[in-house]
Amino acid sequence: MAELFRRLTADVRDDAPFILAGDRRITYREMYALTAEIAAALVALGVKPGDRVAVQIEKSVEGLLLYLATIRVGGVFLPLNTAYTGAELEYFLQDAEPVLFVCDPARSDALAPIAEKAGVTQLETLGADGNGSLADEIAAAPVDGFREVARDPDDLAAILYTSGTTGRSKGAMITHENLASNAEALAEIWRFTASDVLLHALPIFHVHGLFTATNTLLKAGGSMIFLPKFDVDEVIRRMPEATAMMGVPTFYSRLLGSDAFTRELTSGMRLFVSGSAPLSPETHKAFSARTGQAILERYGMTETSMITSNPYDGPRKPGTVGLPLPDVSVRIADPETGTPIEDGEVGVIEVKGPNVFKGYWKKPEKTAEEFRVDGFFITGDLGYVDPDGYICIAGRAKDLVISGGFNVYPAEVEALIDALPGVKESAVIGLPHADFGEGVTAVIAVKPGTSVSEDDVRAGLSGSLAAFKIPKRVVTVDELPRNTMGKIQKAALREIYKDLYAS
Ligand code: MLC
Ligand code: AMP
Repeated sequence: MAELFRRLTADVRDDAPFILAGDRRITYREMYALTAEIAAALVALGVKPGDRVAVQIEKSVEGLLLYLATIRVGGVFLPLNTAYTGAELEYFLQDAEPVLFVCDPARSDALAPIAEKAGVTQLETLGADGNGSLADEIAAAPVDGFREVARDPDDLAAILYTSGTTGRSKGAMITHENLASNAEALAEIWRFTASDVLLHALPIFHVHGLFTATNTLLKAGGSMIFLPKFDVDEVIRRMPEATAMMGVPTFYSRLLGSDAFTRELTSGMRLFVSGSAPLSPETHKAFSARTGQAILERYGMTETSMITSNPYDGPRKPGTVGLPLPDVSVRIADPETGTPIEDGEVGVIEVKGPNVFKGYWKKPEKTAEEFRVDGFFITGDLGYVDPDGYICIAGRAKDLVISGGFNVYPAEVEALIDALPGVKESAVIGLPHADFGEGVTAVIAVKPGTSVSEDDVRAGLSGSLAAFKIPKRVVTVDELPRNTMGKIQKAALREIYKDLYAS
């Protein structure tokens, strides 16, 4: 059996409920049967161990089962944000060379030529309602068309694309061991059991919703209320049935914005986890004041899954991301040399352990750049250790904006803005934003004698860039501030415009 599937399901009870979605209740026994059916279709479609299966589909039960089925056939699951445009997808498909691409039925006409251009020969569709050509393949696949495939701990289970400072995405190669070890550690330290009911409102195309939430819950044999997306009213409506939730900080600030979110509503909840972006101490404190419960903040990355977590028992300190997970080593190092530095001083966060990915797909030189010779991975996040040994994140060495838990790489957005008519140059920065944490913002200088409006920039980017990457505001200046080396001073811009979203 594939290592990850074997370890995630080692202790589950067959008759226990796994997924609760709408009026559907899928037990673990049914999950085995359904994933075996999907696996038979994948085999019939020619998916062999090590082959990539790329998917860009709306969140659905079938989509989640497709992930597990891909793991069972030994495939490498490659989920893609539903907001990505055709232009963005083309690169991923070309680079990853999947044998199969599954997309939403509504987008298949538009994406078929893109997939073809990228050399992907098989395109199937799967809609949020579970229908589509893949469903037909599943119905037609032979009943005994799937036999368990053995996969080793070091084999790839997934590739997730994530960008470096260059703005060009790299595929993080994630192994069975990476995911299994992280799920085992999290289920234990967060005390997940078969009695847990996880309120699942995250997308399942990123680490948080797909691995941190799903794998941990699965490892414990619990059940999850599987919602299509985060909708405050729906989350509040279902909360009395749940015991735990995981979310990005925007989930918690939006919940606090509703009067229906009360202490009584949360009385059956034992755990709220936050991550993917910094949870402000204000939100942390307001949440405790409203509910009497402290949000548990943890820290992770696509390349590493979860790295640190505040304790389940013991203080969950606002503004900190807690302590390293069992078996995970974290050090704070000098960004230039990698030499560990004193507790309390700010340096780059580096990590080593069974959670750390194998490298970037087809990019050995990029992989080499991001690891120290002794095997520590350089996260690009800046942090320090407080007197209690808790890690605090103090900023980012990498140029990255995190908006509502989605990463936006300024270099990618700037390159497209700079190519727009009339634009001389641009700087994309993140500014404090009450809802998204950081609001993607462009500061532009235009060529003499031209004028470029906010709408021109936004319209010029749509179609090329996923909507969440498009600047919420565009500010025009005469000149971008530069230091003596000629480098644009983004810190100065962030200071000047820090109140742009204040109203
Ligand atoms: C949606 N929009 C966003 C946005 N999400 N804009 C900026 N930032 C975001 N995060 C835009 C849409 O493009 C659209 O724009 C408008 O907002 C309304 O879209 P929507 O779909 O109705 O938005 P909404 O449902 O409100 O989504 C907000 C959200 C969602 C916070 C619920 O973004 C979300 O679920 N975020 C979770 C991200 C996540 O899972 N991250 C984990 C990464 S893993 P327009 O212009 O079309 O109107 C990771 C590792 C780790 O980082 O440690 O976990
Ligand atoms: P991604 O590449 O999408 O996996 O995003 C990972 C990045 O999200 C990390 O490198 C951090 O910068 C950020 N991140 C994740 N969790 C937290 C957290 N709790 N606090 C601050 N930043 C976080």
